Amino acid sequence: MARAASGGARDPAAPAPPRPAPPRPAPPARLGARLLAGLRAAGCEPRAGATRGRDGSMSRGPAGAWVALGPLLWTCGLALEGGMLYPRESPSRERKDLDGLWSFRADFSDGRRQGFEQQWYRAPLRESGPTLDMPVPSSFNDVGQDRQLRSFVGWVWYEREATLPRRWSQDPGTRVVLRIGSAHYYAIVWVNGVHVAEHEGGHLPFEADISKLVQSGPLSSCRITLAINNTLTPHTLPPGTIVYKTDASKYPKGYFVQNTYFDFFNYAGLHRPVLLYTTPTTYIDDITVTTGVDQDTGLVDYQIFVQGSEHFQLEVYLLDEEGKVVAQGTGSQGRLQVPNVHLWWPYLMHEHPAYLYSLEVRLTAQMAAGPVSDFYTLPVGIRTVAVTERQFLINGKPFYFHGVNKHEDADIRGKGFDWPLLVKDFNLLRWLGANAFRTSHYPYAEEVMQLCDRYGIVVIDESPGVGIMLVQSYSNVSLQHHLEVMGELVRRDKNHPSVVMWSVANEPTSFLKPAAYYFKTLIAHTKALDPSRPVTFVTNSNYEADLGAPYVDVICVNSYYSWYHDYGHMEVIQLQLATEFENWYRTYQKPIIQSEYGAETIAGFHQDPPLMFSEEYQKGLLEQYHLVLDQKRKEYVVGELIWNFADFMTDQSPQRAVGNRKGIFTRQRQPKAAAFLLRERYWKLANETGHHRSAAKSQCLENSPFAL
Ligand code: GCB
Repeated sequence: MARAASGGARDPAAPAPPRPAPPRPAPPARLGARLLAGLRAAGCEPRAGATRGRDGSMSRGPAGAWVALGPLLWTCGLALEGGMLYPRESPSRERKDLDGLWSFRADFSDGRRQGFEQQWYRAPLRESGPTLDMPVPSSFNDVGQDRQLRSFVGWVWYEREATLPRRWSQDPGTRVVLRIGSAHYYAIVWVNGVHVAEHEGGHLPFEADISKLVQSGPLSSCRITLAINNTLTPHTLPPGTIVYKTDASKYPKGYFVQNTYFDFFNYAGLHRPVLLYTTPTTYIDDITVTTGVDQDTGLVDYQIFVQGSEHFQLEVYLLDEEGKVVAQGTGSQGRLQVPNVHLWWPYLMHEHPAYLYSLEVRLTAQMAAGPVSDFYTLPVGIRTVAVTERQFLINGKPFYFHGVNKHEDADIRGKGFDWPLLVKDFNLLRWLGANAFRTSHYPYAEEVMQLCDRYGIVVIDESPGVGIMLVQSYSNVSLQHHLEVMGELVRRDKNHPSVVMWSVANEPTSFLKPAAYYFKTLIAHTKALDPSRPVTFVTNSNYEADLGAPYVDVICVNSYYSWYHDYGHMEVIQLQLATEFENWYRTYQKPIIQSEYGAETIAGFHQDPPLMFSEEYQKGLLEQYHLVLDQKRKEYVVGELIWNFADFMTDQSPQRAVGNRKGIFTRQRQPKAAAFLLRERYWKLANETGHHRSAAKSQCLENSPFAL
């Protein structure tokens, strides 16, 4: 949720947190009420199984209602202002990355308010006290040696000076934008001491147009200050609670802890790139592309939003991978037809997967000062997605998800974006023969999504709706925020061909009464935002009790047989898993994905016969799951995603030995025995389920024994 800046100095009282919760600007309650009333009035009451026609098409029956709901949500004010195109350089756009060392200070004062009381944003941070060097992007928690900073809850302050090219600060025809890839969790931004933006939510980008500020004086540099608060409340996503411990015999005065209801460490800070970029003052603000196929012809429907002028011309060109123009059009919206189309196929499903065209958009406008041009190039993959009663179809062919769940997590940098780590992870995915992952349990960096497009790794794109457990987290305030987060997520990721399904949440208490309305509304909203993709949430509730399942397109179930239940008893897995699948399928007749399963394993622990935590136990457990998956994938199971790709950090607890160890790779990305087992399985699955028999073979690593 981004709030536009007023441009003037900010009321210093406003952001001060109740100790130590983040500032919660008064929730726009009327807006929420209007939205919810509007949804009710729309009578958009999806029924069980009704989102899919018998013929498998996604757009029948109530789906029409989802589309009709779009304008309703728009008029309710829930649609987001402006686009969030990834900043790319072009003949009309420049970019300046601000990664590197920033000045940093955590506000350890009792109420965490000192920074606001003393207005640390007014002058360079070093003038108000000592600062630390802090790398960006990175979580701040693990880079130092300070135990208190590692577990700090409250406001931290980041600052850095940026020197601007002269033209940026002197040319009134240039628009200068500050973009923050992700600041976890609540962020307030000042430039040269002037408040320019606020944003709630730690996993999605936000921006501020700072042209006026940088062009208003003789300065060729600007000072960027951020205050970031990692406090989670029942209404944040993910939710959490602050609990004050008041027993004076046990705790010092003012003692509190942050409780969370999810299983990963609440890393915080500037997790993704921060940058400045320019556009002309009349500019391409957003592009939406949806694709289809008619026999050999690819269809690309585009819609372009322009800001800054109402008088402009738009030309669009679609270029193939050789740079040849294969279709062109004019105007803000239209359809391009691509004869002999190269479809975007997932990795291992085709001999030439992940084919990307380039959509070049050229804007020209006649302004008082003369003609203005803006250029933006968007990668476009042409593919279709559909769901039937038993299948998940990509380009009309059954697709079987064989992949992983991930986390953004690594030593030292925590959740900080890191290119070497990212490339290593993609190399491991390809080594493994994985064709998919879920962004458990929050949106990942945009650069991750771009690599998925390029490598053909299919994505279930998940919101930060993890740990929705408490009844308060189903309130209208929470729902309203969740709707806005889905808006931000769809706005950011809608054009990625790799994204084939939205997941609005992970393992909520979907058996609680308010969950029915909550998920009905949330899924309706997501479908209204994007009618082209199926929507799900991931459940671990009982099939009879789950009140959200009627509204999803695909049932995604997590289970931990012989780990959290009947632990040590692998012999019960087959019976329990098969029964669970049958129950879900009988109830909903929707395809099922085994969205999590796994076992905690300390690399290097060996026990035969297998005991829990040993590498042998992890392998044995997976093998039992695979026996059932192999039966049911012939019927209605359309995927399996292991929990987890790699070990990752969690809160400290007696159940976690320095983090969650269910990775098939260690946190340092070294394989456990299960990685080799899965590799064998995934390549075999690729050979069986890829639709071009040469696909897996040609993609296979030279010495792999699994090629045909
Ligand atoms: C789950 C959660 C995941 C946990 C995992 C576990 O069901 O979705 O976030 O990390 O179980 O290992 O307990």
